[in-house]
Amino acid sequence: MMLRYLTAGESHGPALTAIIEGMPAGLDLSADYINRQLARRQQGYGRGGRMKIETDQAEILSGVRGGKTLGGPICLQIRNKDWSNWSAIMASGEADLASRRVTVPRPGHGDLAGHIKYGHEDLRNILERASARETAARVAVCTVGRRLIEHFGMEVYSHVIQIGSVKAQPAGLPEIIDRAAQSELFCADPDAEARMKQEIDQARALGDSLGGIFEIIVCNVPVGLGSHVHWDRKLDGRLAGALMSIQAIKGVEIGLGFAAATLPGSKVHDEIFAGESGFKRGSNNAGGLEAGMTNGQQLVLRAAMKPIATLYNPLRSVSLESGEAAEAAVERSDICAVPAAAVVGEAVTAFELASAFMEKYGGDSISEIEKRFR
Ligand code: EPS
Repeated sequence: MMLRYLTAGESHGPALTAIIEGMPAGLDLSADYINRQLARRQQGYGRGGRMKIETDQAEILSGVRGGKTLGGPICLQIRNKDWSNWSAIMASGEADLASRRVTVPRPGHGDLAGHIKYGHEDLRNILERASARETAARVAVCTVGRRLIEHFGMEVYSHVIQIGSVKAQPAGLPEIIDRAAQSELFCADPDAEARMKQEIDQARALGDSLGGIFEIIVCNVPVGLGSHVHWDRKLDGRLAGALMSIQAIKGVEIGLGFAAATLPGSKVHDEIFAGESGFKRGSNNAGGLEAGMTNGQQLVLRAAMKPIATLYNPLRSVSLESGEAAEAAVERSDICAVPAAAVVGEAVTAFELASAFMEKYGGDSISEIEKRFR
């Protein structure tokens, strides 16, 4: 049983849409459940003007009746409120192509490679789709997969552990659940959070931007999702790919991650003990994944986000029109969007788990899957 999705939509088009196919019938699903995640994605200290315009709401256009999935494709739509300011410029028919042209590529954005690859002279034709606005559609559609894994007891959490040069102290899961959710930066360490805010304020004052690192934790993961037998069935590879596909993500770690390369094996591998009900581990350096399979421990993933590519104090670039040196284009943007990226990270992680869950336990209806799962 295969679970798959597509998203469509431009940042300043009429709407973002997404379709997810392969969901079983009989799962509880409401727009409110999806909208809670969309609201979380809009938060975070350091966001720009767009989030003041939008109140992202998913409409369920198909595949759900009376609050339960039907088994058919589920189509979601999020209208862009900002469309009313862009309808002439972004029209699919006769459009105002002269206004709001972008002709000086921003280093770090898709502008230059997209121009060369697709031949667009107006970089808007690249940035409209490269924009992290697309992550609203991704959160909505992946949250449908999240509903499935939550139905089977899994819980997905995230917290921000670094912004710019400021690192948070390590925190336990209860603190992450309690404190990160209250924090404007989804950070469980209040001291670090205060310094992170200062660093964001400084970046804003300098016309600069900031990246950071978020961590995803998934509890109650069944043993044996994914497989060791073939590269594209290894769940660690699929999760890393999913996280890496989020706009601006440049690095992914699982468990100890890069630190494992610096330690001897005796300090890295999680010893196995006989417990009262099955096997026990003394540690979780593997982050819940061994040989591409879940091992029943918590899943622990981290992703590093680069600073946003649009700088209000622009970097040096070259004008596509004149071929001369010019300052990079400035589009409205965020200063820092790491907390939002953490919510997107939760969503794509949940989707990959849902997909692997369906491969192992999948059926056409929830009752059929429940029997197999038991
Ligand atoms: C975003 C919407 C975008 C940006 C941001 C994230 O909207 P606009 O371009 O109209 O301001 O605020 O995207 C980027 C930083 C980027 O580089 O594309 C959103 O919905 O999260």
